[in-house]
Order: sequence, then structure tokens, then C-alpha cells
Amino acid sequence: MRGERSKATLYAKRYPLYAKKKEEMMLDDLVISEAIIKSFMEDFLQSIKLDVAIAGAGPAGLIAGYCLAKEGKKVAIFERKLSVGGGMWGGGMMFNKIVIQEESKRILNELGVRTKEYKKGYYLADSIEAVAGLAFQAVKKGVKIFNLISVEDVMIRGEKITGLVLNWSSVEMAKLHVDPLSIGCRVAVDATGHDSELARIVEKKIGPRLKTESGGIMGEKPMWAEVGEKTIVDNTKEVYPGLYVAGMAANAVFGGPRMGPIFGGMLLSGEKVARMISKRLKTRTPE
Ligand code: 48H
Repeated sequence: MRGERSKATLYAKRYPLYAKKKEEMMLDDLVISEAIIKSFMEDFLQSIKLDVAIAGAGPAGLIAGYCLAKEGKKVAIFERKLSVGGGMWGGGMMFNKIVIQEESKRILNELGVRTKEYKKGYYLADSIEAVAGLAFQAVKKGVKIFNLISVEDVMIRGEKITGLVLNWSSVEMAKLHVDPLSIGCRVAVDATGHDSELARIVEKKIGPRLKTESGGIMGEKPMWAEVGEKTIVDNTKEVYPGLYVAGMAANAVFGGPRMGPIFGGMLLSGEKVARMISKRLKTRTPE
């Protein structure tokens, strides 16, 4: 109390404008820092054992997280970049609109994102509104999103994914020799987009043992929206025990075409992976 008062007097002398504020609460820079550090550490510790760990906060990862949290699952998303939303912000060639089809319109509408019919079966949404809606609703449902953290490896025990290995993206970018930390999960989702990074890590570390035709990553095929949007939902499945693929990663791993700036398939894929995982975690004894 004495300290507070003398601080106020000091400020009042140095900055006359503060004289009026003398009796008011003063802002303490150290309290601000302490609040951030403590609260982040609490969140991080809370996430050390998860039901579901998702790599990638693009549209597929965000909707998967949202649906899983709605089912009461403890879920966190680890995103390499500063921003969430993956490739959705830029719409098509930086024209920031996205197209979605009839079946997935209800998903955006549930999140409060507006859609407008363009032609029968084609709906438009503002890409910024779509990303904002996805991220906001996911967080509100209880998904913990950690941005600026990259998944650099996986933990495998007894031929099953049991966790993800994390590092700051800045460490990765600066190529610093800093060891990572690990978190545990009952199930992991590779929602890393075109690069399907988690499936790639598994293939690289233990060989061609994925549940694909070749055992390895089949690779994404050329643009074909009609087929790509269908296969992406079919390809959303478990690719290695405990590891599911969703979104663009599903077509990259199982060899489906790309589809350009139509995003219905990403949403349906995220929803499907959440449904599959929820069912599995309900029927299994907690590990
Ligand atoms: C942490 C990581 C890591 C890692 C990557 O690319 P995304 O938007 O992926 P989807 O599948 O949700 O959506 C795909 C869509 O955006 C798209 O690209 C389409 C429709 N393309 C069609 C076409 O023809 O091109 O998001 C993936 C996210 C990104 O934010 C990455 O930064 C992040 O995953 N990420 N995060 N650890 N190792 N790798």
C-alpha cells in the first residue's frame, strides 16, 4: 500500500497528467507480464494430457476441434503460424471469398457465418468472416489453440501414436539446436494441409506402414473440384493407429485431387474426423 502510494506520487511529479490519477489504480507492467506467463503456463500444463491433439489450425483442424469440444473431449490445436485459418484467408488467388456447397453450408451457418447463394448448389462466404467464426466458436467451445508452436515429431508406443513432440516455430525457423517438449494424447489428427506433415513423419521414421495402398504417402493429384471434394471425405480416416488425417492432408496421403478454393470438403472432413474419434473414445477404456 505504502509502495503504491509512493509510486503514484512519483508518477504524479514526473508526469503531471497523472496527478489526477493519483488515487486511481496504477497499471503495473510487471503484473501484466506475470498474468500472461502464469496463465499461459496453466493452459500449457492443462494440455499435457489430451484426448485429442490436432496439428494445424486450418479450416479442417478448427472444425474438428470445435466438434470434438462440443462432444466434451479435451482437445488442443497446435499451429505453426502466428495466425490460425491456414489457407482460408486468401480465398482464391487472394480474392478473399470462398465457395462452399449445399451440404456444408449448415456448418458455417451453425457458427454464425453468413452464406449467400450464388447459383443453385454454390454458396459464397467472406473468407475473413469464415476464419473468424471458426476460430471464435472453437475457442468458445473449449478448444485450446496454441499458435506459434510446430509439431516436429510424434511419440509411438507399441505401434500406436501416443503423443506429439512440440517446439516453438521460431526455433524451427531459426534452425536453433533446441530440444522439444512432448504432450500425450489418446488420438492425434494430422490437419496440416497439403504437406500432411504428421503422416510424413511417421513414414519417415518407421517406414511405409501407413494404411494406404502403398503403405506410404500417395501424393496429391491435379485439380478436380468435383472428385477432390468427394474423396476428401472418404479419405478422412485413421492412417496409422492413433493418427487420423483430415482436410487437405487426407487427399495428400491417400492420393486424391486438389480442389481449389472450395472449402465445403474441409468442413465436412473436419466434422467426419471428429465424429469418428468421438465414437472411438466413447467405446474405449481410457488409456
Ligand atoms: C503445426 C502446422 C504444421 C506443423 C502445418 O493448409 P490448411 O488450411 O489445411 P486444411 O486442410 O485445413 O485446409 C486446406 C485448404 O486451406 C487448402 O489449402 C485448399 C482447399 N486447397 C485446395 C488447393 O487446390 O490448393 O491449414 C493447415 C495448417 C496451416 O495453418 C499450417 O501452418 C499448419 O497447418 N501446419 N502446424 N505443426 N508441423 N504443418
